[in-house]
Order: sequence, then C-alpha cells, then structure tokens
Amino acid sequence: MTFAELKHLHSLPLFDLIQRAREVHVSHWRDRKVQLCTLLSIKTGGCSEDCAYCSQSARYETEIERQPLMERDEVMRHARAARAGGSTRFCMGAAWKGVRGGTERFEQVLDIVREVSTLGMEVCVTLGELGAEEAKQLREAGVTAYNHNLDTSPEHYPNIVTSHTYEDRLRTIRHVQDAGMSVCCGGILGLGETIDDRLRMLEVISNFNPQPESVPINSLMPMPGTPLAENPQVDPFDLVRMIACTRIAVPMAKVRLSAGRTRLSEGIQALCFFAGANSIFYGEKLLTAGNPEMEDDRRLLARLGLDTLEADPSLEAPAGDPHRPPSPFMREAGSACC
Ligand code: SAM
Ligand code: DTB
Ligand code: SF4
Repeated sequence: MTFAELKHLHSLPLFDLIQRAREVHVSHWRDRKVQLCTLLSIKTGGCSEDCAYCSQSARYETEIERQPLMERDEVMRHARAARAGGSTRFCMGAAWKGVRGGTERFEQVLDIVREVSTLGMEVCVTLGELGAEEAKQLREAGVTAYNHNLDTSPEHYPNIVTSHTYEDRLRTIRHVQDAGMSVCCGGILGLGETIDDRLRMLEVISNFNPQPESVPINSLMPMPGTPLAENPQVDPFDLVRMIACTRIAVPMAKVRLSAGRTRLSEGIQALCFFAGANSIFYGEKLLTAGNPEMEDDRRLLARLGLDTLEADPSLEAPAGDPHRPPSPFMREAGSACC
C-alpha cells in the first residue's frame, strides 16, 4: 500500500476503520483463530547494539542479568512445556548484533534448532543480522520463520539505533526471503515516533514481495536504564488503529499483538482481536519483560469465543507475486532503501 492510502485509512473515524479491517480479516481468516506463540530468550543481555528501547543493550545500565547461550537440553525443556501449554510456535531470541557461519555459537544454535524442530511446532528465531549462507543453514536446520523487525520508519530509525542501519535490517530480511524462510517483521509503538512514522514503516513492510507471514505490533515496555525509560504510554486506541491498518495492508499475515499487553485492559485487547490481531505471545515472560498470566489469556480467549490455531510445522514462506514490481524499498540486498 502507498503512504497516502495508509494515511487515508488511519484518519478514518475509528469505527469505520475497524469495520474495513474486520471485512478484510473475516474474508482472509475464516476460522478466526488466534495463534499462541511462546518466546524464549536463549542468550540474554550484553548486546553490542544501542537500540534505545532495549534492556539487553550493553550500552545501558539496566536490571537485566546476562545469561550465556542456553544449553540445548534446557531449551528443549522450555519448548516441550510450551507445546504442552498449547503454543504452536516457539520463538527463540538472542541478544546479538548478528550471527556468523562457522562460529561455535552459530553451530550451537543450529543444533538447538534441529532438536526443537522435531517437536512439531513452528520454529522461529531472532538472532540479529544474517548473511545469505547463515540464512540457508538456519532454513536447513528447521527454522520456519525469522523475526527481524524494522521497528519504526526509516526516517525515525537513526534516532533510536545508531549501531546499525535500516538498510542493514532490510538486507537481512532479503536473505531470509531468499533462503525460503517466512519473514516475521513488525515494529514498536511508543518510540517517540509520529503517526506518519508508523505508517511509513507499514508502507515499507506491506511492500515486501512476498509480504511478511507475520507482523508483530509491540507497544514499548519502558525499561529502566534505557534512554526511553520515561516515554509515555501510547494511546490504546492508536494501537487499535495500527492493528487495523496492518490487517488491511497485509491481509494474509498473522498480526501479532505483541509486547505491552500487561498494560492493556482486556477490553482493548478484545478490540485488537476484533480489528485484526490473530496471534499473541503466550507465557508469563517475553524475552526479559513480563506478559499476562497464561490462565488469564486462556480465560479471555474463552470469554471471547476465540479458538486457538493448530501448528503448521511445514510452514512455507508465502510466495511472492511475480507480477508486482520489486519493492522500491528492497531493490537489491545491500542497496540503499530510501
Ligand atoms: N537482537 C535481535 C534483534 O534486534 O532483532 C532479536 C531480539 S530483539 C529484543 C527483538 C525485538 O523485540 C525488537 O526488534 C523489538 O521490536 C522488540 N523489543 C525489544 N525491546 C522491547 C521493549 N522494551 N518494548 C517493546 N518491544 C521491544
Ligand atoms: C517481537 O516483535 N516482539 C518479541 C519478539 N518479536 C522477539 C520481543 C518482545 C520483547 C519485549 C521486551 C523484552 O522482553 O525484553
Ligand atoms: Fe541487541 Fe536486538 Fe536489543 Fe538491539 S534489540 S540491543 S540488537 S538485543
């Protein structure tokens, strides 16, 4: 979608916007199920990058306890528990700038992925920057989706991160697509961005070819010690608007109502599901931050009459549209985007 189209949508009266999003949602997602995904931080803290929102950056004095790469057996214990709890996607995150083939830690990650992929869940990882070869190896090991967020607009990004660029993020996403993994790419609301920044990000994401398989919409969880620790909470109705615009702009994606649910009322979460969200992170911990109690989530979904989605461990990356011109934001891996 173009920025102008998104701007028009976003400026509609809220109920008109939700109505349009609802039509798109029910025509593409007839079963109206919600996917439960479990997150696990397999390497915590001590990250070289300076992302201003992140508790895991080594540049800030935060309350996070650093943890080295988790042993495979411990990851497997968490993964089995996640499956037993009803999660159909297991997402492992590592606080790294990126990974490089041939290193011991990358081999260890491949080993973990091979093992987790035997459990019949979708396997997602988020490890930072990847080259083409690393992407291929992850795919072969059993990764179904790779999470790499753009987080905000290309214009606002340098105000939030200076240790890598928007183009670096796009290059990794291109490698993930080329390796045949599904792309999970979204952003965060509450980084001091304007509405235009949010829609610019959505413009970039919706122009990926293929469009991402999932789009996480996070609300900033202010982390003590980070530069954004005092940022105000986003208006929850603006979150609903963003979910609705995302549903319309990326109709086939799982739109994941991600970080920040602990500060949302059940009413707002219900409105997010109505406006097009069809996935959540499930489990009392995200990577380092808290998440609602599993029991509360189960009860909420039951009260709303929402079923949960089965796993698709053979998840295929969405096919690109050969008739659409290449995304202007992703001409070639490595070229400037904007
Ligand atoms: N290091 C990898 C990377 O940067 O892609 C993976 C981990 S990173 C923590 C994954 C995503 O979590 C970020 O891109 C951001 O969208 C989200 N995130 C991190 N800290 C957050 C916070 N305090 N509030 C909301 N979302 C956050
Ligand atoms: C995403 O978009 N959100 C998740 C997942 N992808 C990796 C991470 C949220 C992190 C929230 C802050 C924390 O737990 O430290
Ligand atoms: Fe590191 Fe990822 Fe956190 Fe940035 S968001 S500091 S790259 S863990």
